[in-house]
Amino acid sequence: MKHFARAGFLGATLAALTTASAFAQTAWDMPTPYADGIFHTQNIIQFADDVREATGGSLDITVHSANSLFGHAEIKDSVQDGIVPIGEFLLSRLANEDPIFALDSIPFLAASYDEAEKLWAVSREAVSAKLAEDGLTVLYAVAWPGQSLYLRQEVTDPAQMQGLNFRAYNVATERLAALLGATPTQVEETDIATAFSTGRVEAMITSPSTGANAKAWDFVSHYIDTQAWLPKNIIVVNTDAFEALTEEEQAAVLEAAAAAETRGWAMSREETDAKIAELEAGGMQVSQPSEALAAKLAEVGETMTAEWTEQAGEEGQAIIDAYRNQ
Ligand code: PCA
Repeated sequence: MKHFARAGFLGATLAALTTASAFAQTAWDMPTPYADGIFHTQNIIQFADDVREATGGSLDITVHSANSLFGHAEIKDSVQDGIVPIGEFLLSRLANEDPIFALDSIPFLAASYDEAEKLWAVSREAVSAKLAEDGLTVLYAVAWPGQSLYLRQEVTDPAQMQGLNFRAYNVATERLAALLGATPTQVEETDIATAFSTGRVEAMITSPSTGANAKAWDFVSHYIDTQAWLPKNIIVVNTDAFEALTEEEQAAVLEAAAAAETRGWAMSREETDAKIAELEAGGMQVSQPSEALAAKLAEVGETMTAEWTEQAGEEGQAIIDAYRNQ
């Protein structure tokens, strides 16, 4: 015992000496919108651990998940304004700033992982260039699993969606709801269960990850597996803050980001089926869309693709062409 106590004392003394030495430490706070149980958050925590390890602790990122430091709507501006150096948000939340940010939220334009990866490959440069204008450097982006419908009854005829209070999480889901004749209401992911239980919303489209995390079976009975698009979360750093790091630290951040991108997409792919199984185990009816519903959703997708191309002009058309010709 005595021996261990001494070792502990020595360890503590060394730690104190290290802290008191010229060892420079940069502490970064990182706001993120989603809960700890969501794979994106787990991936970010791993990213922060990797950076800490690769820099020998000189860059220490603290993750503040689930809107606990800033609400989702403020995260981008808080990084841009340098209030925090790094953050995560849903890329398509920026649709009002530029249509390029909404490309990944168009139904059935890119509805599988392979397509979503291609779409990111052809749009990454344009997204990064736009964010660079705001003083932001893109570190990585990871897709959510495909977006599917959550309802309180079996829906085979799209007309059954008319008038439903429909949860939206960006401009595209608002537009989708409107095109289905439903009434959209913006609700943050962290508020889903409350919004359903208080009757603000009664239907939604989101991933099995978000559905399972919210225990959707407590407030909806039917999951229709449309997997209509795979929206992305993006991790950005304030460019000035990044450039203030040592070269070694910058390299460590970029390396950890590249690893997080690969790992995140793999996590996303892997959990799609597992989370659908969780919804089923919770008691939800899982089904494929009826022909009529699939046709309606395809039509909505075409309308939204046309609207997007119109808004995004030549640059947008060039990206869509590159995507389709790949
Ligand atoms: N979950 C987030 C965004 C997309 C998703 O699958 C949400 O529902 O808010």
